[in-house]
This record gives sequence, C-alpha cells and structure tokens, in this order.
Amino acid sequence: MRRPDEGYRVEDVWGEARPFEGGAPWPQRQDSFLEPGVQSADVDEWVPSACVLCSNGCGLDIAVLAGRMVGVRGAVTDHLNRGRLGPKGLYGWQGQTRDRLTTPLIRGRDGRQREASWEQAMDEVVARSRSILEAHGPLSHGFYTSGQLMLEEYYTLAVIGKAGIGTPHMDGNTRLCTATAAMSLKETFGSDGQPGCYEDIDACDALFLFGHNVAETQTVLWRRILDRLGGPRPPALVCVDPRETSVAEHADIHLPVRPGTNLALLNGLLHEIIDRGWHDAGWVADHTWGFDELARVVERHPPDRVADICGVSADSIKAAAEVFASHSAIVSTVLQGVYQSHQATATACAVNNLHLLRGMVGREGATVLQMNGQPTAQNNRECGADGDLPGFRNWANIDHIRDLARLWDVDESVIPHWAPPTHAMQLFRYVEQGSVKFLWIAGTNPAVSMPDLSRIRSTLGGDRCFIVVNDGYHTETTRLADVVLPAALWGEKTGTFTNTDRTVHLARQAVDPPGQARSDLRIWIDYARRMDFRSDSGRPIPPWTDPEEAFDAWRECSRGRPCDYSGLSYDRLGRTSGIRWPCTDDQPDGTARLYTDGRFPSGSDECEIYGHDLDTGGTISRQEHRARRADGRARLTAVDYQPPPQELDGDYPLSLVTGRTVSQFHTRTKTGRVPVLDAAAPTAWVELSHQDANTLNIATGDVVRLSTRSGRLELPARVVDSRPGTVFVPFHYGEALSGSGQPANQLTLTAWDPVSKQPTFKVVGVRAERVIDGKKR
Ligand SMILES: Nc1nc2c(c(=O)[nH]1)N[C@H]1C(S)=C(S)[C@@H](COP(=O)(O)OP(=O)(O)OC[C@H]3O[C@@H](n4cnc5c(=O)[nH]c(N)nc54)[C@H](O)[C@@H]3O)O[C@H]1N2
Ligand SMILES: Nc1nc2c(c(=O)[nH]1)N[C@H]1C(S)=C(S)[C@@H](COP(=O)(O)OP(=O)(O)OC[C@H]3O[C@@H](n4cnc5c(=O)[nH]c(N)nc54)[C@H](O)[C@@H]3O)O[C@H]1N2
Ligand code: SF4
Ligand SMILES: [Mo]
Repeated sequence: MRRPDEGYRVEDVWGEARPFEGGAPWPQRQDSFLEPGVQSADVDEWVPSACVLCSNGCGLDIAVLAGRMVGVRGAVTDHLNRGRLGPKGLYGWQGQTRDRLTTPLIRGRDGRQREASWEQAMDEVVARSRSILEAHGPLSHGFYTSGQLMLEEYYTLAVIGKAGIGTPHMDGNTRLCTATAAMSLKETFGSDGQPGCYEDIDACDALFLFGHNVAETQTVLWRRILDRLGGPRPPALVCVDPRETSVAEHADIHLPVRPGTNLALLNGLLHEIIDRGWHDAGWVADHTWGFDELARVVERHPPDRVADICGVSADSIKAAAEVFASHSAIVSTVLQGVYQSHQATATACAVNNLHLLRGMVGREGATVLQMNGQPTAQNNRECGADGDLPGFRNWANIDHIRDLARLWDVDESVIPHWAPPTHAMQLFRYVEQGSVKFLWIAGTNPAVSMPDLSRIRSTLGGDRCFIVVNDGYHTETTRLADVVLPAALWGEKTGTFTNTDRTVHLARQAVDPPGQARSDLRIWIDYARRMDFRSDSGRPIPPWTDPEEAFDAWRECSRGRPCDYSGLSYDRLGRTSGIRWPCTDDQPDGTARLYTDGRFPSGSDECEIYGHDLDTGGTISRQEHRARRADGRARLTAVDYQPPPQELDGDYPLSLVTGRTVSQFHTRTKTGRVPVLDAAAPTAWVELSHQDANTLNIATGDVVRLSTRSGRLELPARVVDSRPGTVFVPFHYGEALSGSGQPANQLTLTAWDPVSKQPTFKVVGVRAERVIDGKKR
C-alpha cells in the first residue's frame, strides 16, 4: 500500500470508499500522515485538535516529536470525519513550519518596515490608538478579523471593541464568506445556528446542493456523501452549479444554471411545489407565516419562464421539483454559488422556504445546511467580533443591550447599538474616506481576498489610516501595514472553535510558536491592559488573561441564548472529540438538531434581528416585527427574481465565476508552502467552455486576457466541459508566493447583496481574448 507521506492523497483526494446504508453509522477509516522518516512509535505525544482548513472541522491529533509538529492522524471517534482527513488536513500543517514571521515590524519614516521588539511595537500601537481616540473618539477605530481565529480571541476582541472602545466598526472576512448563511438563518428562523447536523446526511433519502462544490471544498464531507451514494438505497442527488464539477458528474439531476440566476430557479421550484399541492399545508399553517405572499410571488415564476432565465430546460426544473416532493427526508446544502451572488440572502432563504413548505426541518435526515466555509466563521458570528452582538443578541433590542452591559459592567450607552453594525465593505469605505484612522487586521489577507483589489490596495496603502496587521507570514497585506505583529498559528496556541454543524472542538497547543510570535489573544489582552480599559467598578476590560478564562466568560455570555455553551468546559471538551451546542447542564452531551418541536426563536423578545425587506435591504422595526406576530413561527420569504445589476453586455459578454481549487486554501499562505499541495496547482488559470473557446479561437495553453469593468488579468487557458458563457478563475493567487501576481480580485467589482452585504464574487461581466498562441510559445 502507498504511504500518505508520498503525497498520493493530493491525487486520490477522497481516499478509499467505505460504502454504507442510510441510517447506519458512517464506517470509520483512520487517515494519518507523518513526516518522511518518522514512525508512529517515535512520536512523543499526540495532541488533540481539529483541522482549521475548512468549516468541516475534522477531529485530529497532532504528532509532536522533540517539540516539533511532525504529522497528524484523524480522530476515529469524531462524528464529523470518523478518522478521515483530506489532502489539506493531511499535508497543510507543513506550511506552518516554514517561512514564518518571527519578530514585530514597524514602518519607519522612510516607509521601510524594520524589526522591532514587542515593547517598541506595542508602544507604537498604543500611542497611536490613544492619540487617535482622544482626538476623534471611538468611531475612528476599526477592526477587521477573520473566520480562522479561536473563539476566545473573538470574544476577547468583541469585548475590547464593544465595551472598552465602543466602536461599531468591527467585522470579519466572514462578511465575504458566511454573512449570507447567518442572515438567511436569522431571517427565516429568527436566529443564527444550523438547524441540522451531518448525521442528517447519513439518514436522508435525497440531497440538494446549491452552489456548493463540496467535492473540492469539504473533501471529507464529499467522501461521506460518496459512501452513501455507493451503499444500498443511495439518496437522490441534485446539483445546481453552472460548472461540470465532480458533484455534477455524480448527480441524478444537474441544473447548470446561468450564473446569477439562482433565485429564479428557486422560485421555479417553489412554484411547482405549491402549484401541484405538494406542500404540507397543515404544517405550514402551524409553524410558518408568509405563505400567501410567497404563493403570489412564485406564481410569476412558472418553469417555462424560469427555464429561459436560467438557461436550463423546463423539464429538468420540473424533475428536480418532483425529487423534492417525492422524498421524505431531504438535506439541502447552500454555499458560495448562492452566497456570493446579487440576491444572495433572498435565495438562501428560498432554500429554507423549500424545507418549510414540506416540514423538512428539525427531524432526522431533513434539514437545510446553510454551510460555512472557514473553520471558525461560526465563532466570530457567535462572539460578536463581526457585525453581530455576542450570543446572537439583537442590536435593536434594548433588553439584549442591557444584558451585555450588566455582564460587562459598563454603561449601556458604551455598547454600540444606535445603528446597524458596520459591514466590511463599509468599513473599508470609511478607511478610504479617512474617518476610520486606526484599523487592526488579523487573520485575513484583504489585499488578495477583497473584491476590486486596486481600490482596496490603494485604500490600505494610503497614509490616512494607521494599520496594524497580525499574521503568521509576510503577506500582500502585511506589506501595507504600519505595524506587523507575528502571530502564533493553529497548534501553537490553545482555543476552541465550532464547525458548520455547531460542533465545538478544543484544539490544544502542541508546540511553541516560532521566534517571538504570540497568540492573537495575548496580543489583544496586552493592548487592552496598556490602554487601561476599565469597567464601571474599575476592573480591567476584559478581566481575563488566558484562553480558559476567556472561554468560561463566554459560557456565561452565551447562557440562555440559542448558542448556549454553559454546559461545556475545557475539561469536558478534552474528554470527547467534538460536542454540539447548545450544551447545558440539562443537555450535557450537546444537541444534534434544533427546532425538533417546530418552534423557532422568532418572537420579538428573543429573535436576533427584526428582519429586512429582502429585496432592498431596508430594516424592519421592532413595532413592525411585533405586528407580524411571528411568535415561534418561521418566516416564509417572498422575493421576485431580478437580473444581476451588472447585466452582461456587448463589451463584457461572458460571466466570470471565481472560486476554489481542491489543493489550495484561500490566499495560499499555508498550502502554497507545502510542496505537494503547491505542485498540484502552483499558478492561476482560466477555464473556458469548448463553445466559447471555439468562438474566440482559444485553445488550452494559450494565454488569455480577461477584462472587466474593474481590471485585467492574463492567464493560461484550459478548455473544459462547462456551461457556455461561463468563465472560471481560482482566486487564490496573490504575488507574495507565486511571484507572478494573478489575483482574480483584480477583476471583481465593489458590489454586494443588499441584505447580508456579502460581495458578489460570482457575478461579473468579462471579456476574453487570446493574447499569446500557446503553440508558438
Ligand atoms: N480547497 C479548498 N477548500 C476550501 C476553501 C479553499 O480555499 N480551498 N475555502 C473554504 C471556504 S472559506 C469556503 S467559503 C468554502 C467555499 O466552498 P464552495 O462554495 O463550495 O466553493 P466555491 O468554489 O467558492 O463556489 C462553489 C461553486 O459555486 C458555483 N457557482 C458560481 N456561480 C454560481 C451561480 O450563480 N449559481 C450556482 N448555483 N452556483 C454557482 C461555482 O461554479 C462553484 O463550483 O470552501 C472552504 N473549503
Ligand atoms: N474572487 C473571490 N474572492 C474571494 C472569494 C471567492 O470565492 N472569490 N471567497 C471569499 C471567502 S469565502 C473567503 S473566506 C476569503 C478568504 O480570504 P482571506 O481570509 O483573506 O484568506 P486567507 O489566505 O485565509 O487569509 C488568512 C490570513 O490569516 C493568517 N492566519 C491564519 N491563522 C491565523 C491566526 O491564528 N492568527 C493570525 N493573526 N493570522 C492567522 C494566514 O496566514 C493568512 O494570511 O476570501 C474571499 N474572497
Ligand atoms: S475536509 Fe476540511 S476540515 Fe476536514 S481535513 Fe479537509 S480541510 Fe480539514
Ligand atoms: Mo469562505
């Protein structure tokens, strides 16, 4: 048998099959990888943790030898992976062992960054922060974080920002990632929180994947699905994706919709369910509100009209609706093909509608999974270092604000709640305009990952704002910083994080951070102490100093809220690989499914938001919300399809879709430093359909210039089976590693969904032309 140390799992992405029957547990299969030359018997210690290279959160142990990470093995008892790891999980950690930032850097008057001590760097940060706060007040400060830090770090920063400083300008790159997931759950059910869990995939009889290339982006979850497809009584599979992905290849029905037309398709499916009387009218009447309006809107979306809009046949739409109607346990997943689109929240909610119409939430095998992408995105949403308040509290509900004021021992007026929290796109606008003068970035690389890069780079590169960046490596963003702080990464610090299906893991520190690198938690506590933030009774804000104390404070903050962690502790988490919240004294083993009684947290006193007009993004007031009497019922939302604002035209006739490839993670800071992963996809490319390639006289290997309203990029072409009119570019490639500088976000635009404010990375008009003939190179 081949050993994984040969790197073969980069090709054999999903590993060996272990087919199983619906309802049975997914068989175990332990994957492991040790550095060449190291044997299992050599390992000093296996430290329990979980993978941080996607939202699946596979449980694993880190192998430590002589104080170094030397490998990983999957946790066979973990319900998320049952021992499996994908290529990033197996090999990705190696990227952390090279090329790290080891000392703080300060930019001098000459513009050059120079090494400095922690003392000097923190003095500089605090001096600037203090003088800017004194002169301009709390609205001068912004924080832009991540979906990749630990729960304890988000909660600590949330308390510093919201109780110490009092700024509403805090968001995460979760805005680019899962803002729509969170918003759609709030709009439909009243609160964030995944209704179901992965065991629902084991039990379902049909699966619908909306804009989710799970085969490349959550490879272990796809193995689980493949093992169901290979076993007795496999579920039906419906895939909605313009591209011929591996998911599409395995699907019973593939709907390769025109990019940006998801809502038309969803309205078409809803139309069929209602028109043919396939909905569960009794359940709908008891547990939802909004049916009549929904029926009116979808009436305007018969399959023939939808077929024209989406560019798929009316028969295939009807067939997909029939699959939804004829199965009794359906799981739908939703990800970036929906979230990064112009009617993102309305579409994600429309998927929730499908489930509500048939009473398919809160029971085994029947749920919607509004997926996350990043490993700890969920925690930023829970803990409130993004545009949310901690514990899914409602910024417009004064009782919720008072709760926090009591907990933090500050006046309620300090906690920003006079307007909706600032979203990332707006935060960068404030930096551009000069009102935010101090911006702290941690755990994200916006100089590659934000849309419309030339604008973002000139905003960050200007001298109107003082910029601090915490990262483990030199990146395109650290280059633009005034102070760079070297961060400890995963395995070098202790903390907890929560995956897509609410499973919480404790990830223990396995090794020391390199050089002088420090955890983000330690950095922010140090900042808070130096700033001397104090509560009303004079205690330091925050009062804790280490991760476990931060976790215990968070347990109190979450007590009684939907995301209740009060029954969890480091001790408890250390004894089991993964427990789902809510976890309380009454439910000490956690909770697999929410809403099993058909009751939702939608009442005016408990809900996380009062909601939006999903067409325009206008907010609904408390009075309006009360008048609707949701009282525990879920909301059926109703929105007409609108064409994308950047309708394709003669100048930009093709649709540009940006996204991921299996071997690379985001801006490649980790995966680009792992030889076997890097070699699998070292540079960017553009995928074109055979038909477009023919028309444009382009062949695989030619260099193609892509132009959009925002920029240009030249990339080698690959001609593939795909929907004509759709062009795909992976977004991973900045300059720091590949040297050639091919960030797809040079092509994307400043545009976002009106409700979740998530940027529309998947809908851009583009022109393609051949600039170099590959045969003549
Ligand atoms: N290998 C790898 N895995 C990852 C990551 C990574 O960087 N690399 N990142 C993680 C993170 S943070 C995230 S958010 C997830 C993202 O995971 P996914 O959402 O699965 O990944 P994407 O490639 O962004 O987009 C998914 C699909 O949307 C399709 N799509 C584009 N436009 C449309 C449309 O209009 N309608 C529909 N229905 N589909 C459309 C694309 O063709 C693409 O196949 O992956 C996570 N896992
Ligand atoms: N065109 C286009 N753009 C996209 C997307 C797309 O599909 N198309 N997808 C969007 C999505 S869904 C996402 S999630 C974003 C991802 O975009 P980014 O978050 O910007 O990408 P990463 O490369 O993951 O950046 C994380 C940074 O944090 C550092 N880091 C890792 N762990 C730690 C830690 O513990 N502490 C600190 N301080 N630093 C740490 C890493 O070294 C890295 O530099 O990209 C978005 N941008
Ligand atoms: S599926 Fe995600 S969490 Fe699991 S090993 Fe792969 S990258 Fe890590
Ligand atoms: Mo993401």
